[in-house]
Amino acid sequence: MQDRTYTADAEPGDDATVAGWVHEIRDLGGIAFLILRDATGKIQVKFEKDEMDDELVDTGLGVSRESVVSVTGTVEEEPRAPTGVEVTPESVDVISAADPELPLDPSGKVDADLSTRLDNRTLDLRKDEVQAVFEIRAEILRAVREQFREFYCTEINTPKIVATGTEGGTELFPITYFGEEAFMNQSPQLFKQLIAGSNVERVFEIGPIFRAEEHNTPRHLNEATSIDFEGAFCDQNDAMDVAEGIVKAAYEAVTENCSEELEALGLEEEFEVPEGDFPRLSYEEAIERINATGELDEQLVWGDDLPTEGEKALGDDVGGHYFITDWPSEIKPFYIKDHDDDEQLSTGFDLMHPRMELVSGGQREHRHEHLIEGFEQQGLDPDQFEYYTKMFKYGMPPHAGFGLGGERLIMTILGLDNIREAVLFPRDRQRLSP
Ligand code: ATP
Ligand code: AMO
Repeated sequence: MQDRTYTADAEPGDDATVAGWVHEIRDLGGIAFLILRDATGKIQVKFEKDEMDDELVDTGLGVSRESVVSVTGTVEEEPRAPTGVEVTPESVDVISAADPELPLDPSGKVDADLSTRLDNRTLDLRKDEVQAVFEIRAEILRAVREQFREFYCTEINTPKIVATGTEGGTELFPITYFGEEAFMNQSPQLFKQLIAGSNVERVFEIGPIFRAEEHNTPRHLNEATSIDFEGAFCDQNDAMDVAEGIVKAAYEAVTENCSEELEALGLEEEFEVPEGDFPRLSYEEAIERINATGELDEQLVWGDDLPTEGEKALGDDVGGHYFITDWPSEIKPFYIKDHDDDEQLSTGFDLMHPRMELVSGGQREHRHEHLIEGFEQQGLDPDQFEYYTKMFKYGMPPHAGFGLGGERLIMTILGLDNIREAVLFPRDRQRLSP
């Protein structure tokens, strides 16, 4: 590419070539402006019709919006220009002309529905507020990685094509693997445990999970990003400390490093990092508090899973992030350990944002014979999981971990209405392309 100056770096006095998209053309009669946009911002290009070469004026002002152009000229100070500088062009090169019929308006003056936006993500991302979401997403993932490293964790990558499911059979996507039935992985659960059981001890993974979720909701995806942790010699309380640290690190990174993006989203005033320790409520206290709100038609009893309206009522009541601990064993998966003194009670926990569940985790069953019993109790065939269970015979320390939904984290941090806004190309029941 020829030497190119980012619009944000164009200084008065420079002879520069700026290149980007035609954001807008404003024709005021004798004078007209082309607003050129690139990754760093926008710059005004001035056309004085009577004083400039006709061909230059025709090219610069005849180009359709969203075309890609490069402009070479002199950068000058101009207090009336939106960024305080403008370019007086010597040449304008139309690199890629855009069809004047755009499927959506990147200037945002005309609203587009989410489906049109997702069908035309390239155009959608040209909007400052949409780009801001993905800049913040990148910053959150960076901060999460850094925080895990500070917690002495090693980043791992585990297979996404697997032989068995772990999080409930109905949500599996089956595929054919050289003539054999296989599945897209629902969670790195078993693999992260196998690695925590080596002397790597503490691991994390940020990767895709695949779930054939039945429902089409604003908080479920069929392909999501899971932020997983697993640590040897950890119990559920240690895992909760790590989960809390990771969530807070994400908020802190956004406040510290994303002020422009927060402004683009109109959040600069209201954005807050959660303060203080996240309260830890037992499942029993949680159902009592939900029942006391009177929001549910039927009172919850011990053993019930929490319905969405119940989670919302409790979220309003608590008013911030909180953990629910000590769930009934029967509604937690086989790999979650029970309390030693009460086998009806599990070490499983969830971390809740007032709007929804963010995290599930717990201490794991590390005793081989108890693990095999757990499979049988949940109607699973332990033989199918032999690749996993056999490692519990060769020295498996107590360990604990969690899975945090990456898009749910981004969605709750930014107050997005729909989880699809936190993914570039979401997969849902209706959407397999782009
Ligand atoms: P000229 O500025 O060459 O005399 P003109 O008579 O067509 O051309 P003006 O009357 O000066 O234009 O300005 C028209 C509008 O454009 C005014 O509102 C003015 O504030 C604005 N304007 C003029 N020059 C600039 C500039 N360089 N950047 C931003 N706004 C400008
Ligand atoms: P769980 O199934 O609760 O636990 O998933 C962990 C977290 O992942 C997110 N999540 C989703 N986000 C968007 N769309 C989905 N379809 C979706 N499914 C899950 C949620 C959820 O809290 N193996 C355990 C974790 C562990 O114990 O380590 C597991 O997968 O934010």
